[in-house]
Amino acid sequence: MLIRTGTDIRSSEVTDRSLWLDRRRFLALGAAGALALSGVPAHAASLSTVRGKFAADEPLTPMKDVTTYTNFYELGTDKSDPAQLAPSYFTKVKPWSVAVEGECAKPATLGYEDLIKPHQLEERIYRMRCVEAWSMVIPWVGVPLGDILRRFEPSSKAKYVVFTTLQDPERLPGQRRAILDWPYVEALRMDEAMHPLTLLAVGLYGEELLPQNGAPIRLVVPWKYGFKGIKSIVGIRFTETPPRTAWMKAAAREYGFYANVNPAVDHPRWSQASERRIGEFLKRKTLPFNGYAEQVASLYSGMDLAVNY
Ligand SMILES: Nc1nc2c(c(=O)[nH]1)N[C@H]1C(S)=C(S)[C@@H](COP(=O)(O)O)O[C@H]1N2
Ligand SMILES: [Mo]
Repeated sequence: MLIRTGTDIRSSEVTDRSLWLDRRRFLALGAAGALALSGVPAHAASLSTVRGKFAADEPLTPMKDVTTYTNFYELGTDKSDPAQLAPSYFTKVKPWSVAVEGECAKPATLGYEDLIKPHQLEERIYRMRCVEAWSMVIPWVGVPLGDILRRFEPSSKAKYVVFTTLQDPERLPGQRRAILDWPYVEALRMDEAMHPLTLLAVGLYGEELLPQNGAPIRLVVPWKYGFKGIKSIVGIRFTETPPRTAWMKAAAREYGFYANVNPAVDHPRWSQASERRIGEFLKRKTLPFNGYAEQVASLYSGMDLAVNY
């Protein structure tokens, strides 16, 4: 039972969360047929998970908002576009493979199963904050990225990890227009990638990711702005030097490499001091490192975060 005091719980949140908890109990029975009986549309397969670390104790953003209010420019630039276009275009996400290359002893191209199956899936409830000053609380399902990366034995030259999204204008029609320099590229410093909070997500709300949320594999870095969370990853490369990410190429002054959530450093065109939690009316204060300072601030000690934004 979620107990809160002093705040108004919207009924939609309560409904959404309790439905989800009921459903999890149902799935915990382990019956494959449970899904069919539960009346939940079988649009995505359910996943078996264990409760992971760092669970934010805040009301979850309803699944409907998480899956329909999205940024995925390969499927349109309006928040509602990806959910609307995905069912016509981005339907096939399996088979899927990821090429892992660069500064490592064991480069390999692995299918989704070989990449993910050796690991126990965890549920991680994270606060997420978009650079556009809206936020959500999302129950992700995934594997700590570090556990996966270690299997490829990165060398001492591996200082960064670079991720690439699928390039396929048939399935991702937004790539037919030069909105960004496709494919979308994002990167983390090695210590950020290996941090236990960093997740390679394959699902949310106990189900496989829907295409609009970056199926079948996407990055989740809860102390950074949402654009670091690259979707539908097909490439992972260990490098000695930092790459220019897709957003740095588009507007380096607005979107830095670090992109740590920082209420003290405004975006050139708007304040970052507060945010709108999707589903809430009043704005709330944005927290340094999105509330994860205790876990990650030490990664940046000695750095001027106004310069390294
Ligand atoms: N390939 C790709 N990944 C992307 C984006 C994108 O446009 N293309 N948008 C980013 C931004 S700005 C945000 S806020 C998050 C949104 O993730 P969500 O829709 O699952 O909440 O995805 C990020 N990952
Ligand atoms: Mo974002």
